Amino acid sequence: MFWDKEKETLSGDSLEKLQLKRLKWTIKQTENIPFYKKLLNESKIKPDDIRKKEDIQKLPFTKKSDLQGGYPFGFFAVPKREIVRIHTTSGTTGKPTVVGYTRKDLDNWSELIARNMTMIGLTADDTFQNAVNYGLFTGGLGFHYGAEKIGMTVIPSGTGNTKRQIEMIDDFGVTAMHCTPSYAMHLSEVAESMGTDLPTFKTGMFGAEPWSENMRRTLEEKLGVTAYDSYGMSEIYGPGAAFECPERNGLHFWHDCYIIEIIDPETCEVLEPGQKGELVVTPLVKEAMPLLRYRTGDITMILDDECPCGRGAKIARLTGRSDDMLVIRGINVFPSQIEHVLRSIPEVGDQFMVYVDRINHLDEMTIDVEIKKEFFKGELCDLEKIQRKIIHSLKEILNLRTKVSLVEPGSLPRFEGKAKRVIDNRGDKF
Ligand code: DLL
Repeated sequence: MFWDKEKETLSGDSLEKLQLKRLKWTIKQTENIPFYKKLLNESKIKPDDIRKKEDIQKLPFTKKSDLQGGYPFGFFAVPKREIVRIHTTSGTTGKPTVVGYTRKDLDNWSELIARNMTMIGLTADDTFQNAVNYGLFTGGLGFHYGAEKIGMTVIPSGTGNTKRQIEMIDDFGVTAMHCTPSYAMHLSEVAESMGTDLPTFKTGMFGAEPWSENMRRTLEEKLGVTAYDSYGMSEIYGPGAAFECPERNGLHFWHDCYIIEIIDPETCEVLEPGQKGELVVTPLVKEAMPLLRYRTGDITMILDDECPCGRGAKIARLTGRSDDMLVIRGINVFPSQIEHVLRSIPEVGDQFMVYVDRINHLDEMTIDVEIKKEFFKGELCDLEKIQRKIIHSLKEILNLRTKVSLVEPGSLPRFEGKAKRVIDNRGDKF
């Protein structure tokens, strides 16, 4: 049963009781990890000191650099022979983080993915194309086993071979697809270049990178789908942590399996619902690699409105990571804000790239923007006017003057996995 109504709609004392029981178990489990054993000894905290939910604040935070320091297996809480799977983060900055899973962890994880998909109405009657990387990235195998658990017909297409992927949608009668929003955009473009309409399927599940509401609208229009946001990270299983319900007004964090907090990233003060800050997650059912108060670096807030679907613990869609934030001449800019502005301008095409340089000690941001074919050449083409419009719209939202160059459709890089749209050429970034 993947609509676990009792657990998913738990609230008040019953929820707190379950969370506390699982938190105590998790603390006990972390005592098998030398890093935590030392920390807990030093701070003299025992599982029994946790009596109410706020007591979680007595526990230390865990940072990404702590996990990197334990490379490769220093954060495993079970003997190696009980580890049945390993995933790692991509490790673009420093050593990758290695995440181990026991058999039970994999079962729990599949159950959470199955819940995600059940929540939006998918069943064994659906045919599911999983167009993400099937390697160390958790999106591939994670979604795969969750979908199989429901009994969906799973097509493990992975990424690449895009024309074939498009044919498969039609030939195999695909009804639901999972990929990054960037790849979804690419799929629709390739279909256009093949001179076909992209075959329609009803459900798109997109995640693993920030994407704006405007991008959601574009994707829904181009693909003819209802698009749902999916959030997770390798350290906390992967996808399966938080997902949108049919209301699509925030993502439900599976509150029986995670305790979430929002903190001020500078002072570490715990913030109230409705206040934006860094998401801190304590998974409650991880055997192989339990974590205490993991600082995700992701920026969001807890929404405490009651959701008509009856589930609790909702977070707002993520605007980006604290370390994605660009500081340009003292002004904070998130790439997702740029995307949001660009996608609201009808002449703008599908892709853009942001370059940041330091010229004569001053930060310069240049944005290459693809323009739609019909506006790039021919009767409707007035590139100067379009350029002025983009610069003006960006200035209004970012409060920053940017250089914009308009480029031909199809000339910027496309991404099969997570997009990398920012190239920062400054040495020190400040
Ligand atoms: O991206 C897990 C995942 C796979 C999530 C498939 C959803 C779908 P990592 O590669 O470890 O794990 O990257 C985690 O990606 O800390 C966020 O910064 C970002 N991220 C993930 N989902 C979203 C989202 C997977 N829906 C990092 N919106 C996280 C914005 C996201 N950012």
